[in-house]
Amino acid sequence: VRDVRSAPDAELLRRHFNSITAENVMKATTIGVSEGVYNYGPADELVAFARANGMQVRGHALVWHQTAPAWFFAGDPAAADYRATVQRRLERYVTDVVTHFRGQVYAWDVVNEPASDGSTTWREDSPWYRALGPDYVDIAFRAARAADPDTKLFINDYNTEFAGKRGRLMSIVDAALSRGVPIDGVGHQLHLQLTTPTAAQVEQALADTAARGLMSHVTELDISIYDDPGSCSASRTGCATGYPSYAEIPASVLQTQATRYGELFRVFRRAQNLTSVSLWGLSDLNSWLETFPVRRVQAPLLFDEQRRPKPAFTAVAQSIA
Ligand code: 9MR
Repeated sequence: VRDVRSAPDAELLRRHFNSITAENVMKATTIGVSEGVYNYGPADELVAFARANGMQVRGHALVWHQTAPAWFFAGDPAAADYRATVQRRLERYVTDVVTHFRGQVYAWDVVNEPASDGSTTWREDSPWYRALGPDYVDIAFRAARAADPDTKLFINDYNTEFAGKRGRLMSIVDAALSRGVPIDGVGHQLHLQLTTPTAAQVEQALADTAARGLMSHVTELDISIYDDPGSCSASRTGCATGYPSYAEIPASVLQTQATRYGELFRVFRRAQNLTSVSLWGLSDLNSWLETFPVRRVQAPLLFDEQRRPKPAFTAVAQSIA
């Protein structure tokens, strides 16, 4: 969620959800002001809301290339102690943040999006990878485990439902596990398009995770009302044309979306080791997809722009009844 201070959003949360995730305020761009200086205010507010309403909190995300403040990497990369300095800052950050929320966060996305979309295994343009190489994952997970032995530690990525991306992520996971790195589970973001990928592909991703003895969490589920070619997210070209207004989204599109939500939740119900499902947003009033990859009308969630249940909500409710 973006903001628990909105009364109608709070009402919707209380009524339908038992776990909440901060869309942004637990990221290092909010919390990590500078070395040893933290802004916990907004996250503490969210945790207090959850506690007051008997809900649990899922932590997102300690280490992510898109939310990595420059102070972590300050200094001369050629200096003899540069690597040790960045490692120390990372360890301190993870230790302090996980300690702050100890006992209040049941799972953390410790590392977000480490795998490449291309031919390499790792996302090599991440500042974390550039400074520390693959070791950054080990360092972050070990620090998190030491700070809170009870919270579950996740590696989270998108497109895990596609065999190629999943293969790259799992090779990172398998290698880390063989070194004894304390990874408890894989987070599957599941930002889906209107008709792809299929529920069967999602089921395979969950099965591959369970086969490793790992837990799965669905961490950021939403279903776009468009089908775009790969060029749309890669270079903002070829994106489907947006509908002129929310009211003009065809009913058939919302029905297709509903059917897919229903199929997915049936998969979730029967999956092994899947213990948490989060949607990436609350209602169609606020979604990151309104501006990504391009600005256009979107309706990716279970509640509409007036927070009323959509056909997708009914489909989910029926499939988990
Ligand atoms: O939805 C989030 C958006 O409001 C933020 O501006 C953005 C950058 O922090 O992150 C978005 O959430 C991302 C999530 O943290 C990780 N997976 C992809 C999500 C969509 O970009």
